Amino acid sequence: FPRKSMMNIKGFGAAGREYIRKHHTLEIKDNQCSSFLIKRIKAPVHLVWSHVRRFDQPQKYKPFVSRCIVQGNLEIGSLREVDVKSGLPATTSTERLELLDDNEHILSVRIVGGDHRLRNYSSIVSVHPEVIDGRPGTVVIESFVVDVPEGNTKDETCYFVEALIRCNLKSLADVSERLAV
Ligand code: A9S
Repeated sequence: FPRKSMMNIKGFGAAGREYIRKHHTLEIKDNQCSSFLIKRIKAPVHLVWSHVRRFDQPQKYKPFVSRCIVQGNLEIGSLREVDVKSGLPATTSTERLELLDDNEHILSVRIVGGDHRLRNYSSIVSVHPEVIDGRPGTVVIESFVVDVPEGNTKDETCYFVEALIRCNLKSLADVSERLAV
């Protein structure tokens, strides 16, 4: 199981825990680390999902992405070449679409190449409707698993990736809430 137990998330009922067990349980090997983040967004789930589902345009909300090219069309196995903005410990990342479920609102992507140090990185993003402040809102859950690079600890690796995903989810909230007014 990921570092933080998924089972005692405050505000998540038994259904939420069952959902996470079903959709976010990733295979974790000894040399890997895994964690997850939850972000509540004050925008309807269809609006948030419309950004998350665009495997071909991660730059719609990911602040580190400068450009993205997809070969062929959006189907399982499609590859995207992601160019990353300067100042980050990478310039490109090659990523494979593992799952895009427009009914359950689940996207899964695996990083298969690039000049960075995240080997065998795999993530699952799911979005769920939730009433927030009496209005239609969204809960986003993003979990990942990744190899711990040589010379780093599990904690350092989790901290690094969690910080990046936190930025992505904050930006997703900003983009979605701006459109939701
Ligand atoms: O893009 C994501 O959804 C998540 C992550 C962790 C992406 C990380 C990244 O794109 C950098 C931001 C460039 C950091 C990759 C693939 C490697 C990095 O070192």
